[in-house]
Amino acid sequence: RQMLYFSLTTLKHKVIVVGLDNAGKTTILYQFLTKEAVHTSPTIGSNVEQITVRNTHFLVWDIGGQENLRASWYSYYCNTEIVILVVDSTDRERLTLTKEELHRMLSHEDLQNAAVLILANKQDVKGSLTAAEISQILTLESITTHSWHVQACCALTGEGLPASLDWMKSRVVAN
Ligand code: G3D
Ligand code: MG
Repeated sequence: RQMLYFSLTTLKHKVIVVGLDNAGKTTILYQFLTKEAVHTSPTIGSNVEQITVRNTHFLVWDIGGQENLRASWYSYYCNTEIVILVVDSTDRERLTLTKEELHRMLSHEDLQNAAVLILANKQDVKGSLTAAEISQILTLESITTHSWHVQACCALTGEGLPASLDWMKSRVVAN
């Protein structure tokens, strides 16, 4: 009884961070970990961190985005509750590629129940695409099978990230 209670209260929600290389995935994860509102625990693995937001625990996997690694994203899908897709809002050329990766990902059966958070990163750079523009290019409105949310952010300052964590928390609480 004691053991059961312990395991239920330490439930961790699996999150994967995906996106093309240079999008800002690692910087965002680092920002999550240094935010005051967030408590950190030592790194569990080379690319896994635990983030706790007011009693909700997330296990966040930072997955590489280089072409050879993208082919193995699916091996991380099982039991994932939230997918964070990090987009470099200055990289117009590769948004079509991101769109393809996103829609391919959502068609995978292991992600059927996952919610998707699209982070329009690098908003500090002049001329970067807005969250609305990115939403349009990625055709987010066509996604009816998954709960999704697009958030503008800047990983360097952390702007937009607390709101992202709030949305993530609302998703896992809703489940
Ligand atoms: P990745 O893990 O997705 O490959 P990184 O991306 O987190 O390593 O970030 C790639 C580069 O983008 C880094 O620059 C990083 O500082 C920069 N970057 C990340 N987020 C932002 C942002 O919001 N604004 C700006 N201006 N730059 C950002 P370097 O020069 O270290 O390669
Ligand atoms: Mg990285």
